[in-house]
Amino acid sequence: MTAHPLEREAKILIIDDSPTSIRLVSHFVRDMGSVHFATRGDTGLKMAVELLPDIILLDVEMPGIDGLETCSLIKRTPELADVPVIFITAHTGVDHEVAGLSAGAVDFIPKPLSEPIVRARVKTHLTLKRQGDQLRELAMRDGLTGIHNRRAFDEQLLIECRRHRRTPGPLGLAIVDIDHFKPFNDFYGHQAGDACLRQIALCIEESARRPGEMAARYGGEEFAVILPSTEREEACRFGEFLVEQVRALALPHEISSFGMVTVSVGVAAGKPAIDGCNNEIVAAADSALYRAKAEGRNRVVLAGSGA
Ligand code: GH3
Ligand code: MG
Repeated sequence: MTAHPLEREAKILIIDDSPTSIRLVSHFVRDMGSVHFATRGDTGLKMAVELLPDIILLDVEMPGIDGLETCSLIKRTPELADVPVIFITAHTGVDHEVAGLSAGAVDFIPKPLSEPIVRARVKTHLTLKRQGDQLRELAMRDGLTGIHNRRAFDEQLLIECRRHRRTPGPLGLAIVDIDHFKPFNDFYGHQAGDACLRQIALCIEESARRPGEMAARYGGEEFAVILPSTEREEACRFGEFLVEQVRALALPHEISSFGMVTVSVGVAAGKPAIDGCNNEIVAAADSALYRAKAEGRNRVVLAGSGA
């Protein structure tokens, strides 16, 4: 099993053109996480994008792209913007520090290097990074069900829309709504309603297992699943699978004609347009969901199919 992202070992990236300096810093922080290194700004940046480190220790003076420019590039790369960068430098005058802070660094470690100072600074910033990650993660989770929330969904959908404009294959989306949930709440009580929402949420999350798929609570008793690189027919099969999985839970619902809790699903898939694709695909899946409700519930409807 892979470790939870917040419990895993920290990843430390050292970017420095001097192998001696890399060896020394690696030795100082050897028990604080896994240590990776690069000897140039451009390769360091490339490595950072792949590695997604928790901290970057960056030498200021390097041939080619220097530390200041490397730091600016790191901060302008969306997936690295939250990674703390500490400069390692022999120049700690006001001007140098201001330039470093303006480039996005959080701290400086002066040369010649001292083990206790390196360890203390790295420890502080690793702790702050972990706390920031925890807060970011919490802000993306729905309090009741624990699955991703609407904010996480909106962000991810935007990312996937941009990505699908560059890559072949359509983007799929499923919107899931619990059938007759108001009468369920009225009959069984709000707490039972909450418990039902949790079970359905987990069921949907567990059904979205392929890499890149994301399940989220979209609204009250509505959920959404992002289906990267998914053709229309495949998206439709996923919707059928969800309807089946929820039926298989066999949660009693006396007020429903089905006798159990069921869901209706609207699915859409298509190549994102240049702008506003996120609105377009949501609107298409939403109107398919509306049809699924109108046609009797407990079913899936594919946008753009049939009448
Ligand atoms: P349909 O089959 O057409 O979807 O009908 P419905 O009754 O499911 O839909 P409606 O929109 O009329 O009712 C949705 C209900 O979901 C009403 C609301 O009280 C309930 N609901 C929304 N959020 C929560 C929640 O967090 N907990 C509980 N227990 N109920 C919730
Ligand atoms: Mg409903």
